[in-house]
This record gives sequence, C-alpha cells and structure tokens, in this order.
Amino acid sequence: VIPGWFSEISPMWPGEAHSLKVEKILFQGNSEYQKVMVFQSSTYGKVLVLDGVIQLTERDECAYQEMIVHLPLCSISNPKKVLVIGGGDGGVLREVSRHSSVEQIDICEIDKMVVDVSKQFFPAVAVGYEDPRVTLHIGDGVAFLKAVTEGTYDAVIVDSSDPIGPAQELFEKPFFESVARALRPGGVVCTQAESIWLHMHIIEDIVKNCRQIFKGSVNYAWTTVPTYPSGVIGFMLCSTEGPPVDFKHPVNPIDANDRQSKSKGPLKFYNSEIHAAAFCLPSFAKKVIEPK
Ligand code: AAT
Repeated sequence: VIPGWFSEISPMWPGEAHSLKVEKILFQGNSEYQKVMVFQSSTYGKVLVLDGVIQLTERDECAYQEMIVHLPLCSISNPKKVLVIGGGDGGVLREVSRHSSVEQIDICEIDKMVVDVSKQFFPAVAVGYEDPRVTLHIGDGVAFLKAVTEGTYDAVIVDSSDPIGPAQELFEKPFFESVARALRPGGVVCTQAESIWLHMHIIEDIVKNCRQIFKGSVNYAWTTVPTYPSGVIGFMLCSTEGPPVDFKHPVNPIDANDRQSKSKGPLKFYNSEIHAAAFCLPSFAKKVIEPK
C-alpha cells in the first residue's frame, strides 16, 4: 500500500489492485451493512467506496450508469414501470428518467447511508432522486422482489455491488426466479455481471441459471469503466417469455425521447452504435457464454 494512494484490494481480483491518488478523504462511516467512504482523487473526481471497493467515480460513472439502463430500456418499446435494485447513488435513476414513456420508477436500496452520502457529495448523480416518478424503498432487494405482484414491471435493473457482502444473494438462482416473476411477459432484466477478464466462473454460473429461468432471450454485453477491476464490466440481459426482444437491435432509441436533459446534462457515453457493439464478445468469452 502506497501512502497517499487508495488501492482496491479484494479476494475477487487476487494479485492486482488498481490505485488512485487521494487528495482528501471527505467522508468515512460504518453503516449497518458496510464501510462507506468518499474521497477526492487527483484525476477521477470524487470517488464512492463501499467495503474497500470502488462503486463510482465522477469521471467515469457515465459509462456504467448509461449502459446498465439504456441497454435494457432502448431494447423494448414504451417501458412504463421500472424497478431498480441497489443503485442507491441515484445514477441509474437519472438515466431511467431520461425515458419519457416511463411512468413509475421504484428503487430498493439496502443502505440508507449510500443514499444520504450520494446526495451530499455527488449531486450530479443523486439528481436522479429529484424526478417525481421515483419512489425509494430502503430494504433488501431480495425481500422486496418476493413481495412484488407477478407481472408488474416492464424492466428490472439490478445495479448491485459485488457478490461478497450484502449483494451475495443478488447473484443466486432464487433471486433471478423472483425477477422473472416480477416481469410482465416480454419484460427485460439487466444485471451487473462482473468482468470477463476476472470472473468467467461467476458469469458462467449466471448464464446457466438465466438460460433455465428466462425463456425469451439471454445475452451478455460489456463496456469499459476504467476504475472498475480490470477496466471492464459486463451486464446480463434477459427477457421473459412473450413478445420477443432482440437486445442487439434497439427499437427505442434514447436520442428521440430524452427528457429534461437540461438538469441532467446530455448523455456522455451511450449511443446506438455502442449499444450494438456491446454484445460482441472476445472469442474466449464467447466460447463460454454462447457455445455453439
Ligand atoms: N451505481 C454504481 C454503483 C454500484 S452500487 C451497488 C449498490 O447496491 C450499493 O449502494 C449497495 O448498498 C446496494 N446493495 C447491495 N446489496 C443489496 C441488496 N441485497 N439489496 C439492495 N441493495 C443492495 C455498483 C457497483 C459495482 C462494483 C463493481 N466492482
């Protein structure tokens, strides 16, 4: 550990640790669930860290939040009811609220401290909470989904932390089953699905479970986020049985229906070309995820 630097050390990426130079620690606290820290970095703006793992930086959060939202929402026409699991920082809400067809946005985040700290230190991210369509529920996403009436949502977005700690169950089969139940026929889910460089075994497991549960389509997409481990992160995109969803050919372009973009600023990362490209996999990953 180098003095004055933050290093992201975890058994989930043994033998490597990305480091950022720290200008100033702005917040440190222990919530009921995890250690919460915010620091000012030299080159990536403010950084939110939970249990030693980077959740977002001001400079590159756009890549993750825009992709995890617009990949699913641009793949179906007219999304109306959207559920977000995790995502307490509000960045996913900010992106969902760009879609003018959406009428209801529910979010279930386990840790109120993440919400409060984001509102205090990341106003351009937490701006997502200002949309009147948003209802915040503080609680465990697993329990929340079990109580949802069957067929309620057009889309579920699982913006979860890594499967060590409170998010562990969000990567397990029973959770995916309750997501499928909560979706209408032809509804879509997009979940944070780790890195093809580091976690092929986790991805293989998720893919196997999803193929059993989601009778529509099952796809893996990925993007670049420089401050996430290995610099990339992936998403599992699935649809339930019903009207078919072709994730690789978006039917609901965001450029056409971006709403209130003044308060939120314009899209910085997502566009239709990058949407299609995100589903192209390197050969080593394709062999596991899409075996012929
Ligand atoms: N928006 C980008 C940041 C995240 S946040 C992940 C959120 O999931 C955290 O706020 C965490 O408190 C919340 N969370 C964890 N477990 C649960 C649960 N069981 N129910 C509801 N919310 C939960 C993603 C970072 C990705 C990091 C990649 N290395």
